Amino acid sequence: MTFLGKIGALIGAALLVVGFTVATPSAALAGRSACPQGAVCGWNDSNWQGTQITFWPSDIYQATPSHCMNFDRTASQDKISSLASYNGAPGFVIRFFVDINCYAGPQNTAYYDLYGTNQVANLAGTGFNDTFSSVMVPNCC
Ligand SMILES: [Ca+2]
Repeated sequence: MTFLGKIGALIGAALLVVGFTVATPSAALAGRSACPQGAVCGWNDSNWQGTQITFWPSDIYQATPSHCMNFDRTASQDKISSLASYNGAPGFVIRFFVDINCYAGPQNTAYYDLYGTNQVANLAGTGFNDTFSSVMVPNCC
């Protein structure tokens, strides 16, 4: 092989390596797409990034008489900064509480409602960023 032929072979090999690397997409879903149909999801960072918690409203509704689930034993306790809910019905509500056991505080105002199919990219403007400790599904499915 000539000198130029060797260089051409090296460049060709390099292009193959680059092409292979670029052509390998990640199969993992990210952001809002990582929240399944029918589920409600929270992320510890804004824009649906960071640690994700996923739950199904019917599970919470049926799990306890109060239809409440605490985050205190999860990595999401007091850290959720973005939300997504894929439940379709406009009147469906999922209620997030600042305290555990779905306690809304002495003024009954320490909660945040997410209605129907809805997404919140950043809770920073709501006064509820990094505060959620429990979630309730008052009416369900
Ligand atoms: Ca956060």
